[in-house]
Amino acid sequence: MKLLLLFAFVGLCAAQYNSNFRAGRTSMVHLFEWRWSDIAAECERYLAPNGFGGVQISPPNENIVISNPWRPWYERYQPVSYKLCSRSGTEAQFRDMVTRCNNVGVYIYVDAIINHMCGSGGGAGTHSTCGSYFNAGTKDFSAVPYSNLDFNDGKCYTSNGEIQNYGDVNQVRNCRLVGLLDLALEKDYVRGKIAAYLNNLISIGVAGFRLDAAKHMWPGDIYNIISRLTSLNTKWFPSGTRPFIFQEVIDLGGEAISASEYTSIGRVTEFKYGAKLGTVIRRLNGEKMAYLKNWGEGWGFMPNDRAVVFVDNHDNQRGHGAGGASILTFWDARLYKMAVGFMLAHPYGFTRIMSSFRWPRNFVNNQDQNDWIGPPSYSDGSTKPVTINADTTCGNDWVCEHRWRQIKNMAIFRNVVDGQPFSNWWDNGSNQVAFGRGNRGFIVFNNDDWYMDVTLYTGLPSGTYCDVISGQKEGGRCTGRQITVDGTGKARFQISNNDEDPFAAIHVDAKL
Ligand code: AAO
Repeated sequence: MKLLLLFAFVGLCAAQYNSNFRAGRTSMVHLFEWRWSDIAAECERYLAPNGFGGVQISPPNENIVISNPWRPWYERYQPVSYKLCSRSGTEAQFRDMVTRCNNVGVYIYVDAIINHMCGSGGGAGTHSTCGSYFNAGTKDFSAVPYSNLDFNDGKCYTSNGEIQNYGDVNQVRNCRLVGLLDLALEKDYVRGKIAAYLNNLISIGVAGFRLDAAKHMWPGDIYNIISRLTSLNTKWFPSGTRPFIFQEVIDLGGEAISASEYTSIGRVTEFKYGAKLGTVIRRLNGEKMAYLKNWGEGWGFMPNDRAVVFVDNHDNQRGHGAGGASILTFWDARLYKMAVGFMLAHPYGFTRIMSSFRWPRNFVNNQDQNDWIGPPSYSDGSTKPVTINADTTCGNDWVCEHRWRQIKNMAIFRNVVDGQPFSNWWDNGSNQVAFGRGNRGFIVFNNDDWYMDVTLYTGLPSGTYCDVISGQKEGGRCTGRQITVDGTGKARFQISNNDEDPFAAIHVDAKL
């Protein structure tokens, strides 16, 4: 009996690392700042048919409305209450999105802002997205309700109540992060309010949570809140399914708090991944793709089954957060596609694909003065819809990286090779590399400044394959280049350093 209980407990804990995706789906896409109605449509028309597993959505709860600067994207990281209305839509639209996405097997993961409320600057009379009253000056959030008793200020000993030194664990977790009112998560009352918010989302049908600013919360407090969560809605998930938990902890090394303090609670964002991969693909600091042979834990990353990985996120694509100038984004499209392609082909970690909006950048001394600009919107501040062009790309300044053929096809590649080992590595000692995934897929990169013409063992069955980077298989033919694997499993790859995309990938579902 005791043994049985132990197994049940272990099972419960392990479950939180599982994305709960439908079988055969492996990647999440962050539809940053999208409206709920657009996400619902995207699940049905694009994400489900192309094998995406889930969507990370922007925070759905009520937040402060900032008018100076005008409606920045980051206002959504300043909660006012846990009511479900935001620039992305109403509660009814939110429920409709969750239902429609779940019905096609694409699950919704909520960006949960539970470390803090809004910045200390918002006084009475400041606007909020559902019109709830609040006063940041007196710490009165009556729509929750929270009062001045529910914040951490008494436990912070810095001169201005702010985090001043990331080397001091107590500051990082008890003081204010960039002026945001820091909730007292050790209080039973506060834990209860947060758990009620998350449980409401679970009952609507969401499948898990990104925990924003997890580094700024004590692991024990997070653990307590997570243990109060109910299992997922049985309309879509097997009874007893636990919500997927992934925590935003920035750990590039050299600080007092490490990501490993959080890996017993759920998965954790591996920020070293994008920072390092950007450095390699940009060929900075003498890095070469050949060094990627032992990519993953071999590079000092957290254990594979704990990591959420990504090339860029909504912060570091615009200079917030961590990673700096090495981070690749859609602005560097050619290198970016290679980086995302590498990520999706490589077995390490749980992969998240970024989907962004464009904004007018304005660099002064290497600093983008427009890093605050919110999503494409009308003059009244309402977000513009995501329109779809005839060539399947998006309009209205939505970038839709997840719809770029190379990226969409690599998301499919990852599904096709799921569970297969990393195999048949080859490199030229420089920036031409190749590897396979068992006998199901193979990818080749030429990030050198010269032509590549190599014959490599792929591990794949003989036949003619469509390269899914330069094109794809359509109606029994290849729209891009064709690659022939001979009877010994070898294929010749000719990739010019001047190709639009200097890489190629084949998998068994793209065989003619
Ligand atoms: C806005 C205004 C502020 C204003 C505030 C309140 O910009 O001026 O005071 O409102 O009125 C987002 C925006 C913020 C925005 C906030 C609220 O990014 O600009 O503030 O909404 O509207 C830290 C946290 C991490 C956080 C990241 C941005 O640890 O959790 O900062 N990310 C999340 C979200 C993010 C959001 C929030 C949290 C808040 O993803 O969108 O903020 O909800 C070091 C530390 C990191 C730290 C960075 C940046 O990183 O390690 O923990 O991240 O500094 O402060 C090297 C190091 C690396 C270091 C990095 C930068 O790379 O290796 O470790 O340098 O120094």
